[in-house]
Amino acid sequence: MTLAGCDRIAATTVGARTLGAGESLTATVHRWLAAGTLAQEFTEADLSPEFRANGTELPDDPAWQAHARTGFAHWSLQVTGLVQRPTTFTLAELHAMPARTQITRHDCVEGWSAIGKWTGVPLAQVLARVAPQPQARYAVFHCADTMPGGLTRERYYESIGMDDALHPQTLLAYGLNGADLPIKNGAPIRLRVERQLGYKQAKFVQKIELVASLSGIGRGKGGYWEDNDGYQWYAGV
Ligand SMILES: Nc1nc2c(c(=O)[nH]1)N[C@H]1C(S)=C(S)[C@@H](COP(=O)(O)O)O[C@H]1N2
Ligand SMILES: [Mo]
Repeated sequence: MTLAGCDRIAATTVGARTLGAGESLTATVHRWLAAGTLAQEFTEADLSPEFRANGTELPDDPAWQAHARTGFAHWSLQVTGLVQRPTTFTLAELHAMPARTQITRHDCVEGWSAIGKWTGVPLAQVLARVAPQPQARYAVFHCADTMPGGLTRERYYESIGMDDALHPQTLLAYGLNGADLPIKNGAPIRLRVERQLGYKQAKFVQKIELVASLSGIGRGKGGYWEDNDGYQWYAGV
């Protein structure tokens, strides 16, 4: 798929729901809160006994490992790109923001599913703090882990459209099943974007970048697996 193809998918999938020129972020948020469909939520009785891990379980990055040894006390998340106020958030600052907890099902393309209880800050809250510029169309998640099998040694990355970025169930999750997010599941924060498949759920997120186009990210298809293995960018469940 070419980059044009990728943009075409974004346009057909989200259509008129993308952030239009001159439309305020607040209006878009309200429209989505009203009109966006929610992923199914489950009850405590439905929880999987264990939420297994897949892909990287321990990033090889020495800086990330140093943060892990100190309980991520000095770690921070950078939010940058097409925003009016580029900001870094410590884990404590993310914990202090309004939180959401949701029990959802994770579906991996490799053929397994698990139901987990996620707690985190809605990405929309974080974006409201940095004030996206009107040209921003995608949120890109840059992760700490280097992938072994890629064409080049590169870190995991993923991206979603602004519709999913502002969706009320889209979280920067720091908790799983009532405890701190385990390292194998993406500590200290991982994305939950509940209407899409497992590979979109970026773990070990250390930077979020808002962009107008995916052409400058990796090889232009919006994610590590999209660029390396032809996975679809919009991975609706
Ligand atoms: N940074 C990073 N994020 C990642 C991956 C990875 O290898 N590295 N694997 C993806 C895949 S394919 C799946 S199914 C889920 C697995 O999440 P889990 O380890 O919490 O089960 O994370 C996704 N996010
Ligand atoms: Mo997956």
